[in-house]
Amino acid sequence: MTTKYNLESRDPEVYKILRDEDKRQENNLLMIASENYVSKAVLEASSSTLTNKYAEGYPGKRYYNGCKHADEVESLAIERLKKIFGAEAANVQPHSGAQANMAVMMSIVKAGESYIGMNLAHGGHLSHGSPVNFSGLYFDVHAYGVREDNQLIDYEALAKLAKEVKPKMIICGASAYPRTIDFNRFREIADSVGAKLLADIAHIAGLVAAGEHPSPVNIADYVTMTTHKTLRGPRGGVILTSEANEKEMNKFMFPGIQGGPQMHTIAAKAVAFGEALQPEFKEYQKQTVKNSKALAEVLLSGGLNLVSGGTDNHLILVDLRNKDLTGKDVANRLDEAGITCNKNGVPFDDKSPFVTSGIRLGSPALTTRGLKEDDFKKVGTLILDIINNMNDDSVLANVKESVSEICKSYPTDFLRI
Ligand code: DSN
Repeated sequence: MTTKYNLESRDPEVYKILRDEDKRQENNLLMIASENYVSKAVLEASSSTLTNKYAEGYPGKRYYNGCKHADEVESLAIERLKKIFGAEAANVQPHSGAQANMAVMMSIVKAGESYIGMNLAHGGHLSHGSPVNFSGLYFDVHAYGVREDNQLIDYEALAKLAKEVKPKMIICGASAYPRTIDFNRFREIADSVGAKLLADIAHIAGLVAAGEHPSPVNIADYVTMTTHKTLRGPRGGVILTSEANEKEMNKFMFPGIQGGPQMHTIAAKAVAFGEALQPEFKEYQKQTVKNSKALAEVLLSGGLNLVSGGTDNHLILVDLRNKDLTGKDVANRLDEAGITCNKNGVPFDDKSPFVTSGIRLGSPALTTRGLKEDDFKKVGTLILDIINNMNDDSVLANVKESVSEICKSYPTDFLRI
């Protein structure tokens, strides 16, 4: 292309919004457990001319001409992804994790049939059977959750439920579960009733890739994930499965539930997968878990209750009920101080999802920025300062100042192309 438009002069309004967002990501401590910072290389691929290309179909079997480079990049993404996870087959076209789940679900469960997923209110995901989502609207969904005493997944209750329901499929995986998931146990339960097993590892994908969490690949029938959380790629989803299921997977993804794949995003996925194959990626995931544990230690010793008593992964769920505070108020106050997290329901919460009794904190983005255990301990004390002094503006001002110092020590210049 010979014509180069400069966004700043072409559309100053959008340019300003984007630069303001850069600044927000630079001047705040991003602790939303599902977010991360991608590399310049991923950003560059994301904004490539492949955004112009239609490529319905799969490499070598397209419905459009001009797909030579689309084929090359999609094949590369598939090969890299298979290598990362040791999988036989992969599909890199899902626009999101929910789309990946939809394609798998459609291939296993027909409308009106039953499956079992994890209760959203206990840490599951919207697309695992919530009644307000497609996954709950068209199927007979039953839910398992965590035990009230230790807030760990209640495998016994799930096994019993599976015997009663005889589901076509069981989904494991969560978006707010701080502990290790026992994929073998899920497999046993699924096998005991002849159900297929779908493992959605969106949150822990990077940890799994680096061996920091056990892998469900070659245990579950299908593994889905998003590419933008711990895996540190562009926004999107992918599916892994066996060679035996490959045809079904591909058929339900396209033409089943999607049309043209977003080839610029697939190029960015390929870049991110290349990064995940580097030795530094393993170090990054190790540090992500160490940082999360360091933060949990400080919060616990400061008197906060953590769901399940701590963490094994990249996230922490704080139960604020003993502080008589809501997740909404605490998340808003932390945001004012420059610490961005999200309000989150805790198991057996009596508050609505818009208010909640908890906050969810994650270590992936700040670990990418370079923070280590001592920095996370410092961040933990700042979070405690806010929670213990919710109405004190001088505490807020001091925390803001400390946040700003940390942000300056760990710049985000890798964000800009
Ligand atoms: N909503 C995402 C999260 O924040 O965990 C999962 O899709």
